[in-house]
Amino acid sequence: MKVHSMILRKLRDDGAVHMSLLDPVSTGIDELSSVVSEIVEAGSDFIMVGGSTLVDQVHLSRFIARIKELCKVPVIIFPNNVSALSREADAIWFMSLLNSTNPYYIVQAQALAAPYIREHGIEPLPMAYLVVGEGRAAGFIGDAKPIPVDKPEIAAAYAMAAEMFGFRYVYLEAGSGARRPIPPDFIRVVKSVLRESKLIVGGGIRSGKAAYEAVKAGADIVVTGTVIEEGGSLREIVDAVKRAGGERLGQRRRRNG
Ligand code: 1GP
Repeated sequence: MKVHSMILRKLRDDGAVHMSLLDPVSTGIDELSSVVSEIVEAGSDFIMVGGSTLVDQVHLSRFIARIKELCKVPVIIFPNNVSALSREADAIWFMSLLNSTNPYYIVQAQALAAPYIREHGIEPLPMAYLVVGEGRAAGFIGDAKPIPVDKPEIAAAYAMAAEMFGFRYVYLEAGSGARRPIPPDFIRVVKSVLRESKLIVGGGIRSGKAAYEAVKAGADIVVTGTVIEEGGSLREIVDAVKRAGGERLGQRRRRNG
């Protein structure tokens, strides 16, 4: 089954999805065995692989191949540039940094990568990427003009444009390791304008409470990365995502009678 269909099915069954982000620059291949078992035991649905400073394509491929040896969790590349391509992956976020000031990160890198993705049959998941607030390394590397955290209406306008362009996913990114995650009110405003596209939220989520609040505010997919590197409780976060997702399904069923 295609990864996009798997995500939709998970959303239908659980109400919300959790994805674990692994950065091949900060996680060693020798650490993968314990990290992947933590991800599997916690019940995380998908593994994203990427990082703002990744350049080594050979290392990336070995990293993904090792994950595939260790588990059956689908792997999605979270690319920072054209060097972050590997045929070992199940899918790739085919993402455009819509609030970049540099056309390279909006469409040029994607055009350069498209023939490789087509040739190797990697499933592209069309995603509009919006850097919010701190933005961290993603904002710096991507030449972003971060959207202020007190101006969700700007992000909502971008999200609407993204949906009109046909992007199936919109990602609100506070930046990996952000001191604070995207506020629930911000998520709520963006979610309210989306009709079909799924909302991804990540950056700075380190607790079950933050993950729960993100889903309750409207996040369909919650991404966490740093929490694994810092030794935090991934299980608590995945449980919170699923609890909030279950509550959301219950509300939907009650509304539909
Ligand atoms: C970064 O949104 C992801 O691109 C995850 O962020 O590392 O802060 O969990 P964290």
